[in-house]
Amino acid sequence: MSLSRRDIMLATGVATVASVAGPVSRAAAQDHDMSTMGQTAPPPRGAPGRPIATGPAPAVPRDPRYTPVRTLNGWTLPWRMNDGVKEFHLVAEEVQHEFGPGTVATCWGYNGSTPGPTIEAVEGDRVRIFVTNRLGEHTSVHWHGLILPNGMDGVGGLTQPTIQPGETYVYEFTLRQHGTHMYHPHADEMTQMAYGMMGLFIIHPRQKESIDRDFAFLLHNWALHPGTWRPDPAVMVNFDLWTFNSKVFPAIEPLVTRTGDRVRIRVGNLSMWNHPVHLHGVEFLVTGSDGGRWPQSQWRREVTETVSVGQMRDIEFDAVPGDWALHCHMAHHTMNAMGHEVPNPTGVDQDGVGARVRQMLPGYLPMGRQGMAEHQEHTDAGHQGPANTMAMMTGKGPFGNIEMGGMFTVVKTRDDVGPGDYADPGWYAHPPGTVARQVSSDPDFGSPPRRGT
Ligand SMILES: [Cu+2]
Repeated sequence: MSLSRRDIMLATGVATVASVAGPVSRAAAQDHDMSTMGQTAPPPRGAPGRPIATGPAPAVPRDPRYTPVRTLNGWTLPWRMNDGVKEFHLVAEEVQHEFGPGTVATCWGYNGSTPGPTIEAVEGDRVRIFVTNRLGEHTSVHWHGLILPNGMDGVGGLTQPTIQPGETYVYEFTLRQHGTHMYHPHADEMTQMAYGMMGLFIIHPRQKESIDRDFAFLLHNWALHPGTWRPDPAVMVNFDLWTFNSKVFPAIEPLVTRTGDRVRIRVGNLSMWNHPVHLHGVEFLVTGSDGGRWPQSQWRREVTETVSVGQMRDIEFDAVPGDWALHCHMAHHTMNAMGHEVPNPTGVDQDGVGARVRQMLPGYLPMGRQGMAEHQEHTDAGHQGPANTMAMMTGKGPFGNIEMGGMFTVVKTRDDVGPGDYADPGWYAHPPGTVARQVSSDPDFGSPPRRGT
């Protein structure tokens, strides 16, 4: 794939084009797609797959033995009891998915969403899980981390025949552990996971835990190239979107908590990178994983916990009031679509170049001389890159642009949140005198010690 330098600059926001020139840039983006990738047709009309889900998720029976998990931007799969067995039904299928405002792609998932719905049960439960394949190719489901009979492990070709298009298979086993687990295909795995097939499988311990709020999400990456509508499964390193539960900030919902709540956040990683997940405002305890809730002697006090590929980690803390950032600490993972081969514009006087380019491309604006923060201002001014492309940095706070995208959200803790209330309370009202403030606009202010002459 070869992108023109202008495509790269547009895609990355090193340059933007005023909206008046939008049709030009969009046509250019499509030209390059048609010649190189064949995935240009914008799918909104007649698109394949389940449409983007709207409205409330189906109701889930209440089980008094545990506090239900809150799957960020997701939902929990309802079940029915059949002669003492908890029955679930997953459907593997193509879905239309919105990563963030205006950026939609044809993905694969389960039951109309990526990630698929969370499966929740209790240690000792016997579960029966039907899997219907509505994809165009075969699949299987692997229950990642679960202790089960070998023939239920879901590895296509190794422990079972693959599930052909249109077929339904059934898996049945007794849950012999508790902890934070996942499910994903083990057939054409690279492609099916790159398209979004994954889900959480939470097993609660028999003894009820004193956890007030129990959040869960999966880390993932997507090669949704600028100007395209389907992730590219061939990419191994340079991804365009980094997500919590298939969403980018600011589309990731906040983790709403009440002051003093015991909060657990369960994080699983089905991406192609390890992610150091960092939470502001507290020293959290790392308390568990796929291996269940660890004995207290194994708990560790941290502010960043790396969740490696294929791992799960549970962290716990007592919530303190404020708006606290929760994000991956790999700086590129809190950005959206970027070109990775772009020349570094910092410190480069592009004024003369800009005037010349404008003769061919009205509205062209070079940027990045003083750093990349102006990218979000250009986006706000209506300048745009290729169609269906998340701006590199997005999200606004009460004090201005947050200049983040991707794997970033906010733990919002307030004194007056009701039990079970997850509604966004808005921005934190800081007590008077507790916000950093300006004291001078003179660069020569004060006499700070500095190195050098
Ligand atoms: Cu990361």
